[in-house]
Amino acid sequence: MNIDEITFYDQMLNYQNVLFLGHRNTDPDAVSSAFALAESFGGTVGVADYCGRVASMLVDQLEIEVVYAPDPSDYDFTVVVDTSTQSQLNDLVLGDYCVIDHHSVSQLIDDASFYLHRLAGSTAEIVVDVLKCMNAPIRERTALALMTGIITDTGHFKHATTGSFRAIADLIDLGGVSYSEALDLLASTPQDISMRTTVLESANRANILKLDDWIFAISESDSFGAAVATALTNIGADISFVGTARDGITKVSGRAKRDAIRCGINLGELMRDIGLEYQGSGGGHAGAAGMEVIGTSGAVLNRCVEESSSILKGVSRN
Ligand SMILES: [Mn+2]
Repeated sequence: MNIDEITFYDQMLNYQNVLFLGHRNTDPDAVSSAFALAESFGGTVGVADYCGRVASMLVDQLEIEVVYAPDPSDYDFTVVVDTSTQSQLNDLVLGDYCVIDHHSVSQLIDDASFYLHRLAGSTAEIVVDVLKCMNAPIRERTALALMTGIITDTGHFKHATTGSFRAIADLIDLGGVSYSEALDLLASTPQDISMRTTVLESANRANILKLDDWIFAISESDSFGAAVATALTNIGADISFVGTARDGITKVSGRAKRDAIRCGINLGELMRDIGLEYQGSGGGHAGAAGMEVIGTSGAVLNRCVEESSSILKGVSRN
């Protein structure tokens, strides 16, 4: 059952000892959403395994208490935030749970007791609406955390909607913080030299395919697949797919530019469908998505190219 913010608030009053859980390799959107909800409703912030680079910085700087790889059975109820597939939760077994998410394709909502799911630039924006409708006070560090979630998930407002800007304005008003404080917080993230090296090396060995006037870039990397895929579209590809294979499991990150999306590409749906074909799962947004499957990287990447080519073939971007 998809519910609205006020119904979510009502429902939450039925539960105590709640776990607010973000996806693996957690980002600022997930950890800040879990943190803000835990502050307002009372409960524990958990992440499926560990925090990513930017989220770690946030947790350190704002002194957010996090339980890593928690066991949901230790809690009466789990609120899964910013997460669309079970594979993003690794092997964690959910009991009674609900979902708050903004991804266009979400598989976890199928078995949820209830869910607050709508398209938005970030989960943090939906959380801001929840806090507003319950008239919860928004503390400075909560506001800062949510702002960094919105800034990073919208690619520094590149994919922002009016709702993203409205949520930032609300956080400035209600949280008593300035936008520059959030930017300062993000600027303190150290530049990871191994990530930059991996991105450059993977871009260097990328396979470039042209279909009519569409450019595909396909590559593999040992890590940082999402960063590599983003970099490939930033330097000119219309669509990028990057495979990371380890122990028989292949992860694929995909990115698509606006033109490709306008012409029918929806990577969230594509990753979901191909994920199922290869005994795994996938999902995400039209322009940014991922999957985790059984099989070799090459076969799965070929399948991604084949599927997106069949959509774009003969379609002019003009
Ligand atoms: Mn998000």
